[in-house]
Formats: sequence, structure tokens, C-alpha cells
Amino acid sequence: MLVALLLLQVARAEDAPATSTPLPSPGPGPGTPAQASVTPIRTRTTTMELNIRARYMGIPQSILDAWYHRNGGTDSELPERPAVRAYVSGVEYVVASKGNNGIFYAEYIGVVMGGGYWDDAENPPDYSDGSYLQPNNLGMIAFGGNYAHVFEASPWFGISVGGGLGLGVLTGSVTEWDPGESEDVANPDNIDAECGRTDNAYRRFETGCANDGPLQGIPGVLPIIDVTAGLRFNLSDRASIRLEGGFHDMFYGGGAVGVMF
Ligand SMILES: [Ca+2]
Ligand SMILES: [Ca+2]
Repeated sequence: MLVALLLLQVARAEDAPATSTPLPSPGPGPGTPAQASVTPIRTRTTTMELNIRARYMGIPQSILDAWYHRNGGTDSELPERPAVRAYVSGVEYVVASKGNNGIFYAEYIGVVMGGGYWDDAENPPDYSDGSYLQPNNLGMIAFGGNYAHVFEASPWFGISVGGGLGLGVLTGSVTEWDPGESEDVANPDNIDAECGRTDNAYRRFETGCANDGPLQGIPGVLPIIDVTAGLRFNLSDRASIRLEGGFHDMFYGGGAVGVMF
């Protein structure tokens, strides 16, 4: 919707006679000195952009398989491991000169992940020692900078390749249900150790046992690493659209749109 409005605005600006461009002279009138015609040339070497960005991110299940059992299946009481997805919305300030782009951003990353059973993959496998995890408004407020080089194929289209670094500050929390233990093992991890004394964490969650508090060991600040490639459209040096994909701590696809000045 916003993109459509922006395009409409650009189209209008194209249609309207630009006030900064001299109108074609009807020719020298009586008593009017002749004016030399001015050929508009592109003199700006540095442009700036204010953009909004949106992304959809995820971690492929095949990568998570390296650390966590996938669960599920007909012979398992355990439901399938949750999918890790996130959306990003934010703002960008871009300085561009001769194809070199500095992209500075601030954004919110909202993790879209349901509660579920997370069980570490070990050999031989033990499916009973995982935790049930329930995210609560889990996300990050992130900011950082990227460098991108735009290879211009034409004045209005180019291919953008780049990377960068940022920092994300964790928001929200994750509530944990820890597994029960066998009868002869002490169980200090469980706030109500008698509830589901020997059950796995998923069963204890389903039974309605009290949770065992927030998951410990999540870092409060995370580095953000970017590797990005995309297409960049320049709408008459008035607006730009970038469609891109890559890695932003998760794999993502998305875009940015905004005004140039
Ligand atoms: Ca395990
Ligand atoms: Ca326990």
C-alpha cells in the first residue's frame, strides 16, 4: 500500500512541471533579452535516502536439526519442534556516492514462534531431557550499519551487494518448563518438583505444572551480521526501492522504500 502511494506521488511529480526547471521559452519578445538555453545535467554525486524497511526472516529446520531433535511423527508423543520465524520493521538513512552506499538502520525484530518442546540432539539420543519453551513478546531492538555497492545497469536499475554489522538488544523473555527426573534423582530445577515428578517437560507443561521460571543463559545483547544481495530501483532520483535477500542473523527476504534527496 505504502509503495503504491509512493509510486503515485513520484508519478505525479513526473507529470507536474518541475518548478526548478526553466520552462521552454516562447522566444525573445519585444524588448526582452534572449536567454541562453540551459541543459539540465546530473551534477549531484552524493545522494541521501530516508527509507522504511520490512523483512521476513527464518532459520531453516534443516539447520536447527544439527542441535535439536525435530520430534513429531506417529510414534512420538512429542509435537514437532516449533519453526523459528521473525519479521523486521525499521527505518534507514542511506548515503550514496558513485555506487558506494552506507546504510544505517534502526529496527524492531519480532520473533514469531509458538511455544514448543526443544530437545538437544545427542548420541545416543535422549528425547526426555528437553525443555518446553514459551516465548513472551520475544524480539530485539537492533541498529547497525551496512556497506553496499550498487552496480548500475542503467540510471534507474542496479544490483546491490554488501554486508555489515549491528547490535541487537533482546526484548521479552522465554518461560521454561524443565523436565522431571527419575525417582532417585534430586530435582532442584523444578519449582514444583512433585508435579509430573518423572515426566518430560512437554508432559509437565500439558499437565499444567507451574513453569520453572525464565530461561536462563539468553544473551541480552547479540551481534548482528549482514550479508545481502538485491535489486535497486532509482525513480528519477526522487525515490528508491530495494528488494533484497540474504542473512541478518537469520535468512531473510524483504525490501526498503523511501525518498531520495
Ligand atoms: Ca536430548
Ligand atoms: Ca528437572
